Amino acid sequence: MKITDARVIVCSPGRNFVTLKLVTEDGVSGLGDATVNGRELAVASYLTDHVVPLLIGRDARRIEDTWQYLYKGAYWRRGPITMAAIGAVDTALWDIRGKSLDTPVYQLLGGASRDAVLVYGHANGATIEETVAAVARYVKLGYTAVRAQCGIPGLAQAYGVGRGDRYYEPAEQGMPPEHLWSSERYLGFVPTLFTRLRAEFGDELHFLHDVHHRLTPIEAARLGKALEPYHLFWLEDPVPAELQEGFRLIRQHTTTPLAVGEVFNTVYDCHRLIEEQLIDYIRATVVHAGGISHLRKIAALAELYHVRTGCHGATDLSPVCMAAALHFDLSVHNFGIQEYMTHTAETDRVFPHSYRFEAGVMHPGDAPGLGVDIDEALAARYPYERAYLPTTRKLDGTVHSW
Ligand code: CS2
Ligand code: MG
Repeated sequence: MKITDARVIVCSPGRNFVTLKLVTEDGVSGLGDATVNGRELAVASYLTDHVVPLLIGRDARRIEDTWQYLYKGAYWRRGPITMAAIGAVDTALWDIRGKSLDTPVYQLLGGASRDAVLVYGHANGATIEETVAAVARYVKLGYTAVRAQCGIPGLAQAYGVGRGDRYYEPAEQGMPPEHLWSSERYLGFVPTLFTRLRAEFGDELHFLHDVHHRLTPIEAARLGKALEPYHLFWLEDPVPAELQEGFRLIRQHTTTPLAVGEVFNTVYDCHRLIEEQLIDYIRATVVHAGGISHLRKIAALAELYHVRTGCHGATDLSPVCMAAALHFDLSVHNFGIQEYMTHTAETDRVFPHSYRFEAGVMHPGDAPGLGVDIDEALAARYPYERAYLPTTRKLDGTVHSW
């Protein structure tokens, strides 16, 4: 089953996506998401200029061998661009394999370990009361897990809060906007948000919160401790995750569950966090962590140490990634939860898919392969437009993690 064609499709139906399409001599095609938000063309070039020539003529059934060939054969290993490119190839090959065997990918991963996949949605508001109203909307939609983000009094912007009626979307066209940040104001405010949310919604609803890499370990320990009365499902990205041992300090002070990993791209970024049980959920996902094949290896290590999966699922991960993640989620034993930010209507039109949401859970569907496609003609009507993630500075002007 030789690969005879490989195309990199860059489009922007509401936001930029990079999609790899592989086609075999039998006419079977497969898709992989290769989107790295704010650096999309770097991955498109890595694929087009360096990887695609290596794929033509390869046997599409040799998924593991192709992964190792692209990883070890590049000499320069790891990193978000390389691993998103390898991830896209890997995902497309699983898609092809499923289609060629007329079976959904989750059946190739060991079958379903659960009936459906628990997901969480993103509620946010400029004020506590707006956030309460947003959470109520998600509860009405049937969500049993909701991430809550809120504006911080005295700060013009806060992570995860949309502007006006605009759905929260991380990338912006033009030059990177600069947001001001104050950890002190944030730390003093967030516990009041969850006091109000628990008072409004009681104890059963799962609440999640994303710190988005902005605290020091001792600040994160303080926040985790302050949030213990509200028993969050998880506190995400409490600190920049390059310093894995930094989590030891947080762990010493709080029982609030910790989640990290959406920026990780191989098991090497997180094996210490997992082996020392410094986290409770690993957020790595298909598009950024080397595809389904490598994500399974990360999950297998995590299973040994009581760490569960919590795949990233923001709008800058395309429906191709969401479909692949749901096949992985349905099958993996130590599943925790799946993030689900709904895409724009135009994105869903460009990427028709079989996955469905209902009553707080999702299922990838039983279409052969991943159950997602790309309408290339429609995609061409949404040309790429450079966009950047915001940057952040402290009140004194010092650059900070966004
Ligand atoms: C966020 C992401 O969904 C999340 O947990 O951390 O929205 C993140 O900001 C974007 O994926 C960055 O591109
Ligand atoms: Mg996050």
